[in-house]
Amino acid sequence: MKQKILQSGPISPALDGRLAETWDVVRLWADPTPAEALADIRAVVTSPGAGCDAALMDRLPKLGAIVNFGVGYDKVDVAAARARGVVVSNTPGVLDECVADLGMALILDVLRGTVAGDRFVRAGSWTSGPFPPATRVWGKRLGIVGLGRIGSALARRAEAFRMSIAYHNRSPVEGIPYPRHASVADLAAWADVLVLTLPGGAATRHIVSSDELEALGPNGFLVNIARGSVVDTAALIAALRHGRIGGAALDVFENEPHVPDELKSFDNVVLLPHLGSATRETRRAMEDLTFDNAATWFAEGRLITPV
Ligand code: 8YV
Repeated sequence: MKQKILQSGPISPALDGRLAETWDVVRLWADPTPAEALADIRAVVTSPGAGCDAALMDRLPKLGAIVNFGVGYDKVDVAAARARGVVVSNTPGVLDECVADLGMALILDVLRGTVAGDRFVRAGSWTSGPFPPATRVWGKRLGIVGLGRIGSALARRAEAFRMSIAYHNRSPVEGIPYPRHASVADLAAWADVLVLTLPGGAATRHIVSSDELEALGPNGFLVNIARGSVVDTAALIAALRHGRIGGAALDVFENEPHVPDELKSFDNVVLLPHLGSATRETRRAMEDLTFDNAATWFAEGRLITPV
């Protein structure tokens, strides 16, 4: 008899299909889930959009593992899982380079105005006069909040663009050439571009708010490829409205996929629908690692990439 798993949200047709071929899958968003349907569930497969909280764990008496499709697991209550002896995995390593590519694309775009320039051409405005000069990328100061795997991959790219680099992490990172600033506000005051590559969750909620945006200043740019929760959206909108920062490029949002209308009204803001890891190659690697974590847990009682 097939083992039973719970999927807390759809992931991709390919992975959803593989899961359904291999295990008896209960789909939280589509199937009836009375207590009997959940009684034998041994693993949850989830994603950053869906998550797994303590209330869901309470409904799963036989739960042993939570397998997350994504490196960020802020929607999984890891403390509640630990307290129940439930292990958790994520997908580290396989998406760093693609997320860093997207971060660099956003830096280039928000400083040079490529998407705004495209809008300008499509609107037919070019025939009435030139697009105004933007600001250069090379030589600018890049402040990285969260110098982990993704932040480091971004730093390597930014070096090639001849940017100077500094970072903020709670503790110093050993063996790297970049200076550390003691707080996000200190780093923002130094930086021309502040890029966020830190984990989401309660500990980092609104780590960028009015003070940090004020420190970044009217010629500074904010780039968020981390989680929407790390930026105080109301403070960001106020800073943009009053020209207290130069612009922003956002791949993630506090209440995604819902994006506040006022953000859409600024021409110096670039908005993307959470594309960081969204290449076919990387998504395939994430699907494989997610599947392999679940399979290894059922076969050997361990995860390949536990958090
Ligand atoms: C998502 C992400 O997994 O890895 C993460 O933490 O946020 C993304 O790669 C992806 O958007 C699918 O939910």
